[in-house]
Amino acid sequence: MALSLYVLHLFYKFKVLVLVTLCLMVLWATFSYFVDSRQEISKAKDMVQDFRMVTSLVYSQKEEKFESIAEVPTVKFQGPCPALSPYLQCSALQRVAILIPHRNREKHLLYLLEHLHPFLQRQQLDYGIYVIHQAGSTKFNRAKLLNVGYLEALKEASWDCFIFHDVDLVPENDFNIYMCDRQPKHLVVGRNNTGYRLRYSGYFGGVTALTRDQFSKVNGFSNNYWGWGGEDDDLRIRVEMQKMKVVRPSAAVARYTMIFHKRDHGNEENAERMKLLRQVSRTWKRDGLNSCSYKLLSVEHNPLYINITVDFSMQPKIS
Ligand code: UD2
Ligand code: MN
Repeated sequence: MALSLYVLHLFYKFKVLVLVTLCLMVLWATFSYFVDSRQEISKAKDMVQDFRMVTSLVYSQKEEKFESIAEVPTVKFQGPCPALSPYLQCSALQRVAILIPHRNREKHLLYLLEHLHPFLQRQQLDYGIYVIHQAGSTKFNRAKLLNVGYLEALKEASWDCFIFHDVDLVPENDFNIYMCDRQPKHLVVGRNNTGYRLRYSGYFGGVTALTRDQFSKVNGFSNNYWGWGGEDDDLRIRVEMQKMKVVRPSAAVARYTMIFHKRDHGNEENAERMKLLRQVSRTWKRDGLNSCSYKLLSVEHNPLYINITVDFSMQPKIS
């Protein structure tokens, strides 16, 4: 008898314990809901703030030229979206071609494409992605591939703006707008493996945006940088020689993750790059878009990108 009373008592205690635990869980859930939603509100405020900091171009029909959206009244958060998306009733401000130089980085390419498509669609761009693939095993030539991308893309459509994009750089912030500006734009201020700081003041590597005219004015990239390094500084020198000025979004916006990699076979450091960089003022007029010769092997229209394959193995090495 005493034993069954004792068991009953224990059972009662257990029920009380379960009840108290349940109450505590409800309290905890309510508390964390309020804390989370407060954090979300401040995140949304930061986003709106970021948006105001973005300076990009808007095409003015009246003036027939690009204007900075910094001159447009700042956008205010307007509450819930309308039932019918305004995206369905507008046309993109610029036609943007994204050019990605590539060889033997398939995993990086897939990863980038998976991020880039939704990112560019959120920015309401009319865009095309061109992957320019260097066939064979001759030294890699990033700059020449990008020249090819520009020339081939313009055969298909009248793109307003070109984004020259490394395959391994993934943008972290939606407010890093993939449109061109009145000046050549460098979109990478910082990345994860350099502590999100600008590497040096003239740095112009990774991802850059130039209008069709800006790029043709500098005669594109040099075709003579075989292997790693220098071609990005060469383009910056060309830009400065044309009295243009590199612009960048704010450090908070221009952030990238670079997928970890080692130096590729066939892209060894270019020992001649310093010599080439000293000659830019003498060579730029005859080395660039107007002298870019290549053997076009194929142009394939895939669902996610256009693949252009070129062969540079017949090219003479000029220095
Ligand atoms: C830096 C620059 C890059 C370029 C390079 C020097 C940054 C973030 N990037 O990149 O823009 O100036 O230095 O040339 O500062 N690639 C291939 N296959 C290869 C080799 C290269 O696809 O075998 C492509 C690919 O798109 C890659 C790009 O070329 O992202 C640059 O090469 P990298 O990533 O090896 O050089 P990295 O990171 O030092
Ligand atoms: Mn890289």
